[in-house]
Amino acid sequence: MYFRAKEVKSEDFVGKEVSIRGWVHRLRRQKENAFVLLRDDRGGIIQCVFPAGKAEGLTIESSIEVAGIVNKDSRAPEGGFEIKGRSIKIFNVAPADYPIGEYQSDELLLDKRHLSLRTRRMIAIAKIRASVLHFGRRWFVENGWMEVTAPTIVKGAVEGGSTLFKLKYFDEEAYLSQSAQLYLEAMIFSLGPVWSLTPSFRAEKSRTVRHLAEFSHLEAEAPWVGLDDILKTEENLVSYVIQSTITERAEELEFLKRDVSDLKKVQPPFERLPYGRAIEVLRSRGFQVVQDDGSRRDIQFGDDLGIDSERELTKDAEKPIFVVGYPISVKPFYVKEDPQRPGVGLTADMLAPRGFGEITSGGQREDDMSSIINRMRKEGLNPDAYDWYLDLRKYGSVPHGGFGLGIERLVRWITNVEDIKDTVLFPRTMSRVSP
Ligand code: AMO
Repeated sequence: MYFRAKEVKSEDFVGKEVSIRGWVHRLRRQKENAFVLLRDDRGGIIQCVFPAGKAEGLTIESSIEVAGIVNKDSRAPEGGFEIKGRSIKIFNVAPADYPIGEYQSDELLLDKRHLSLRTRRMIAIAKIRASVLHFGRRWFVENGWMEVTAPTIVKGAVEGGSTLFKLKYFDEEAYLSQSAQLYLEAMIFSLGPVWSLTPSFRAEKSRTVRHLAEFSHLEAEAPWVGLDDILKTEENLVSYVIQSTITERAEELEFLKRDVSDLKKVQPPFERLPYGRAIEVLRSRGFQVVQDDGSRRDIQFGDDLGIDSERELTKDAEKPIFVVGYPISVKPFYVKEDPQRPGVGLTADMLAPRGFGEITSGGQREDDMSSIINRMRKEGLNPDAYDWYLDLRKYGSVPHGGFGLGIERLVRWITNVEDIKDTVLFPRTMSRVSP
């Protein structure tokens, strides 16, 4: 039987013989003894001490199996327990040129991500991400939502043509999906409230710390709901995921030096800030936008909110803020227009506090056939390309709504890492498609 480091670092194991497998994380040789910091396959670390002769030939990242007696010694790093090694079996001796050391450029760490994901920082982030996915799934299951899977090879744009990845699909042209939304909309008629976790693809031409070309998209859709129901779902889900994750991953968050006191405050309800009010706040602070020709002007009603305005609006916030009721002119064709306020969409974005920016977008969908066709035409889309989607408005259309949440955006906020590329093990961006 093999143990992991975490299990044997306990009073119960002191004096017991254990076997443990892993990799040489650090190695220090003295005249008499060799000190090996062994990293197990879940990133747990324990010191193993050998008579110097037994550790000969070992190198960083060599894979080993150690048998020995658990010993308590306050000098032992990583928690005051160590293994007095009795035997060591070497699976593979890694060449001495292991490229990941203590100080490396971010670019090198990304070029060697297949190896740098063995670093403690990446292990901690990966564990936090796993908890976010786990608790997200659990929330949906416990609240009666059904998990579904939508295709990722599609024929139509959801979020605008500029970020579509085209691909040759046998003799046709197809695209990588930007969002499962349209498919989830089809599913609510027979499956009720549904959710999915699929990759979404965006040919983002800009290099930012918030955009990936491929991201994990958590999406949900339900029949007979309005904007307010959707926002409640979002705030409940996000609060649950955050509270559960910071409890389960306290150790990893501490390793990342993430002060979780503000995350503890993330409980429903979140503020609803009307879009018009958001513009007033920004104008009162002299906020300007950069126009296409590079000149600047005051932000005005009708402008979309970019990261700078999101940052300004949330810099002092402790909890996320929903910006509600964007003009339909800055939102896609499927957003329902408020019947009481022409031009205003029944839609909202959730902005994470302290400038982390948008993490969800959602709202009520346009359920009227002629309105949605008009909106498609205004956006320059050909309604014929959406024939199956329009059938949903034809056969038993109902008020409905949903949202999409970017997992990496949420993990970036929870972990407080600067670059979204570090929230995913193998990031895809404009300049990076390998490893
Ligand atoms: P939207 O395009 O706003 O809306 O995407 C929803 C959420 O997905 C995340 N996201 C991204 N994350 C990383 N890199 C990207 N390039 C990226 N683009 C988006 C963000 C964003 O809030 N179908 C609609 C949502 C809906 O109304 O249901 C949609 O996809 O967290």
